[in-house]
Parts: sequence; structure tokens; C-alpha cells
Amino acid sequence: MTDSSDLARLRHIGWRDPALPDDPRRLARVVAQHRAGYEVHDGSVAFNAQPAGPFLKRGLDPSLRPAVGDFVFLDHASHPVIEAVLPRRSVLTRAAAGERYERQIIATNIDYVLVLTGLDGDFNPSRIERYLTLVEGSGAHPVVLLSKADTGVDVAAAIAALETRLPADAAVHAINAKDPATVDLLAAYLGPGMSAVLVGSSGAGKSTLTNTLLGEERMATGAVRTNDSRGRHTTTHRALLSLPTGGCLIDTPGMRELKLTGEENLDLFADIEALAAQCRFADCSHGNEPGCAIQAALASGELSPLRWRNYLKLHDEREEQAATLEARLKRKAGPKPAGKPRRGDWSRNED
Ligand SMILES: Nc1nc2c(ncn2[C@@H]2O[C@H](COP(=O)(O)OP(=O)(O)O)[C@@H](O)[C@H]2O)c(=O)[nH]1
Ligand SMILES: [Mg+2]
Ligand SMILES: [Zn+2]
Repeated sequence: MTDSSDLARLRHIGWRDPALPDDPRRLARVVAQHRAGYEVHDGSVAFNAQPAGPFLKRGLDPSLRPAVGDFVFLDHASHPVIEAVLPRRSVLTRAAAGERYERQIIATNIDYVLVLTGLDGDFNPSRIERYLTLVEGSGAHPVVLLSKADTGVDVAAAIAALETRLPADAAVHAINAKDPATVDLLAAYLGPGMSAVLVGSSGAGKSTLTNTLLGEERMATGAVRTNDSRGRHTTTHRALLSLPTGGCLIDTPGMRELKLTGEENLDLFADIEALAAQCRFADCSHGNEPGCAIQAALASGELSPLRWRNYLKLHDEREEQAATLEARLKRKAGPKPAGKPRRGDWSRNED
């Protein structure tokens, strides 16, 4: 049984249903994932927990395993074991880096995905489009944050370049991640009961921003090598933190590769897909066929060539990943290969 003090306690870690589940087991949230297990928090204390046996089963879809942001039930043993993952209200996923196709969870139960890009050499509208494509369908809203606005760069020009690529209603904010005054506006996304995940390249300022939001230097920040703007990988695991604004923030390690999973809609490019539907030939390759609506839009300047190129890239990648995903699901439906469960494999999801 639980009472209102349990509810108040769990609110600190982002629980926001008006009631607690009718279950006698201990409820906590996964705040970090290490090589050797999980760290969970019940609203008053953090402790380590191991996943129950079924989560370690070989061949189990990794997205079914506990992930940072999950609310979980634990048993009452002296060595806490995660027995079950509660249904997720949102899930941000990418395909794992490397050869093997695997959907990998970045964070769950989040309201906002803060896509952080530095207004230095890191600034890249195509990568931001890639992030937004991954956020589509996650159940969370994207917020584009441009850091390093204090470094003498032309902020207005960068925002203008971005605005031609993003939907009119996309939230875009330029900040100095070190300056609380410019970061204050993020409180709107980080109030009580809210959870957000911070994503972006290494060196973009994720840890710096997290520290500013916390009001203390809790995350290690890395110096950026000035020649290529890429920071060192100083964050080694995703970690969920409670903020003074009442919300929760998940800091992620820099992700070098953001492969689509094959399940994306490409809503961001709905206008391009609508244009393509107007080409004279249904199988138009948008090369030099007569009556090509895409070529016409490129010629008139209505469609930006950079955006078109990025759409083609993401579209092809999505098709390829969707085919791989389908093949994988078919294989799984077939006879099961024999083999022992591999311990430890479940936690390997950092770059
Ligand atoms: N001037 C300035 N420097 C920043 C800003 N954000 C981050 N930095 C610096 O960029 C470097 C990388 O930041 P860090 O937070 O470690 O990046 P992370 O890899 O995304 O966690 C550090 O030296 C920060 O001090 C910003 O908005 N303005
Ligand atoms: Mg960091
Ligand atoms: Zn065409």
C-alpha cells in the first residue's frame, strides 16, 4: 500500500499520475545505466539494481529492457532486482551505432527532447533535421537549443538559416549554456512533473547546461579542441537528475551516430512528399524528367537544395533500415537458435 507521502516523494523523480499503481512492490525510476547494472531512485534515495533474469535473455529486443527514464518495480530483497518496467508514455529511440541492427533507447517517459547544437563549428541544420526526425513519433516534443550564442557568432543569421528548414511552430532558442539568465526560459519545459532529455554532439554544452540548470557543477565538462569543435567524451552514461525547477533532466553522452530506426514518418518533409506526388510520372526519379515538381521547386527556389539532399539521405536510410528491421522480425518469428543467455550484454549501449 502507498500513501500521499509516497506520492510526494515520487513526484521528485517525475511521477505525475494522480495515483500510484496498486502494487505492493517498490517503485523507482531508472536514473542511470552502467556497465555493471542500473542506478534507480525512489524519490528519496538512489541505489543500484540488477535486471531480473528475463531481461537478460539472449535475443530479447533491447527496447524491452529497462532504460533511463523508466519507472520500474523492484523486489524487496537486499540486492534489489528490477522485476518489471511500467508502460512508457514516450520513448526516444535510435538505431545502435555499428553494423548490427538494433533499436536502442535513448530515454523514456520524457515530455521534451532538447536538441542542443553549438553555434560554432558544430552548427549543422541537416543534423538538426535528423534529430527532429528521430523525435517524431517518440511521443515527446522537440526544442532546438543553440548554445554558445555568447561567442560573437551571428546568431540571427544562424536562426534564419534554420527557420527555412524547420516547421514554423518549432521552438528554437539561442542560449549561453554558462549563463543562468539566458537559460531561465527553459523553466517552461522543466517544471514539476516534466521530464526532458538533452541530446547533441559531444562538446555542444550538454553538461555545461545541466550544471547551470542545477545551479552547481555536478557534471564534468570537457574542453573543446578548437580545431574541430568536438569535445571529449566526458559523460559516460545517461543520467537523470532532479532540477530546482521541479522537473527532471536526462543528460546523455554525445552520440556520434544517429541512425534512423526505420520507423520514422519523415513528417518534417511532408511538403516535399506532397510535391513529389505532383510530378507528371508516378515513378519520377526527380532527375530530368519532364513535369518534375521537385526540379521545378528547386529551380524556383521554393525548395532548398540542402534540405532536398538531406531528405533524400534520410529517406533512403529509413527505407534501408525498415527493410533490415522487417528481415530481423521475420528471422525472429522463425525457429529459435540455441544458446545460453549472455550476461552483461544488455548494458552495452554507449558509443
Ligand atoms: N562560451 C560558451 N562556451 C560553452 C557554452 N556551452 C558549452 N561551452 C563550453 O564548451 C565545452 C564543452 O561543453 P560540455 O558541457 O562539456 O559539452 P558536452 O560534451 O555536450 O557535455 C566546455 O568547455 C564548455 O565550457 C556556451 O553556451 N558558451
Ligand atoms: Mg557532457
Ligand atoms: Zn519528380
